[in-house]
Order: sequence, then C-alpha cells, then structure tokens
Amino acid sequence: MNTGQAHWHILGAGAIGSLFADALSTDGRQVSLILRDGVHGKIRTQAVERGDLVSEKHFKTTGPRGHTGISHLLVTTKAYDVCSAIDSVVHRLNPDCNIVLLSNGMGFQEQVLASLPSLNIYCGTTTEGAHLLAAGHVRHAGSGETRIGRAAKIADDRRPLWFHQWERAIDNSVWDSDIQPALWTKLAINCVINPLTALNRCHNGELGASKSLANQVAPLRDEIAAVCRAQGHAEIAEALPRITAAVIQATSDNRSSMLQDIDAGRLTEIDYITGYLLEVADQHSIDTPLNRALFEAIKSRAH
Ligand code: KPL
Repeated sequence: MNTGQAHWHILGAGAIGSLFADALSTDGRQVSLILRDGVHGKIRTQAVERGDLVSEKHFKTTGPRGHTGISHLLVTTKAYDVCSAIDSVVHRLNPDCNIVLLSNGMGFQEQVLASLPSLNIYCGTTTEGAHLLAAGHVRHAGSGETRIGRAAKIADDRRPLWFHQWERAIDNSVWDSDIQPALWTKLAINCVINPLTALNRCHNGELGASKSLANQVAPLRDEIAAVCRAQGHAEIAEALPRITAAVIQATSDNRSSMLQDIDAGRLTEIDYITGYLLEVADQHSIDTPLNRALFEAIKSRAH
C-alpha cells in the first residue's frame, strides 16, 4: 500500500490543477506536472495569486512518455480528456497507484473504473474558484470545499492514508464515504447553470437577475430534480431550488466554464454534464425535453 510521502503527479495543469499543485507542494509534498509537451526534468514556474499575495513555485515537469513510476495521480483535465490523458501515462502507473479524478461532470469515473479495475480510483468535486490569467499563472478567486471519495462502492470506505495529507494541504477538504451525492449535486448545478449561461452569453448572476432567464431555470431544474429522485437522490431533488439559487448568487460574477470553453473555441463538457443526465433519464424513462433541447443547442453551436 502507498503510505508516507506521496509524490503527486498532476495531469491537467489548468487553473484547478495548478491550485492543487501549489497547495500540495506548500505542504511539503513532492509534485510534478505531466505536460503534453513536457520534457523530462524541465522546471516550470507556476504562480498563484491570492489577493495581493503571489506565490511562485518551481515544479519538475515530465511528458506522458516519461519512465518514472507514478504512485499518486491527480487528474484535473477537461472531462472529455480524462480517459485519453490517463491512457497516455498508463505504462507508468504503479500497480497500487492512487488516482484522484477531479474534473467537472460525470461518466468518465465509470469509464476509468472499468479500464483500470485493479487501481485505487477516487473521485470528487471542488468548489474552489480559480482561473488562469496566463499559462502558469493562476488567480485563486474564492475558497470552496473539496469532497473526495472512492469511485467504486467497496466495503472499506475509510479514508486512505494519503488523504490525511490532503486534509492538511487543502483547505476544506472532506472525505466522503459515499461520493455520489456530492457528484450528483454538482452535476445538477452544472446542468442548470452551464448551458443556459453559455447559450445566453451571460454571467451566472443573470440567471437570477433576469426574469426571463429565471423563468427558464425553474422548469429546467424540475426536470433535473426528477432524474435525481429516480436515481435515489431525493434529498438533492428537494434541495435543488435552494442550492441552485445559492450557487447562482455566490458565483454571480463568474462566466461559467462552458461559456468560457465556447468563447475559447474549445470543446465543451456538455456530454459529461447534460449528456450524462440525459443518459440516466433515459434509463429511468423520464422525459427531459428542456435538457435535451439545451444539449442539442450546445452541440450544434460548439462542436
Ligand atoms: O462549476 C461551475 C462551472 O462554471 O463549471 C459553476 C458552479 C457553474 C460556476 O461557474
């Protein structure tokens, strides 16, 4: 079993990956960044701004093809890149490797579990706010909570040893013996906010401030609540009006990740957000016409 001094490799050095790399390294962990074009041993300087303070760190980088083994892997790529990114380093994963999946959306967790059944796969969600100002330069926009649990349901739901280090390194990190409710809560929020803000090209706050948008939020949210309920998450369904209103307000100045992806000409994560919801809705024979319309509108616009 991996214990003691974890060496974390970070796959996906965007805003969240950089923030976590900085936090783990501040706590004394060894951290390396796996970059697509990384050259083994090359150092990359990363800066994280928190208010007026800028912390600069120097990380070893490596390309996916490197030879050193990986014992602890944190994956923070876009949802659609998770499986191929892990595939690119699969030859380096130690037989008892710990992999933490911290990307937006759902669906890839099951794919990774199916392709790497013998490894220790964890997944989670974070509400830490961070954005990239430039490559290697991140602004910490707001503190949040990070919830982590095992991707597979197994009898032993105790927190693994490495998580004790995370609790120290990462503010408000919480071990979840059942991570599914946290994943579904985040999925439900993303299903409401991301496509609507992307299609209406607005900040998150507009979904509460504009009457015509608020009128779209309510029925969309009700469809999502019906899927949550059918999936066994009645408590999320009940709380969804309150939770979505709170997140819309707390992130009112944000441009959602989907709006940012469209503006940057990137693929969106719609397949792993609304697309995943639609798959589950189909399994339960639940009609979700509003979500389907948004899914198709984003697909026709962004892909
Ligand atoms: O997770 C988000 C995203 O933009 O992907 C929210 C919570 C909607 C914040 O912008």
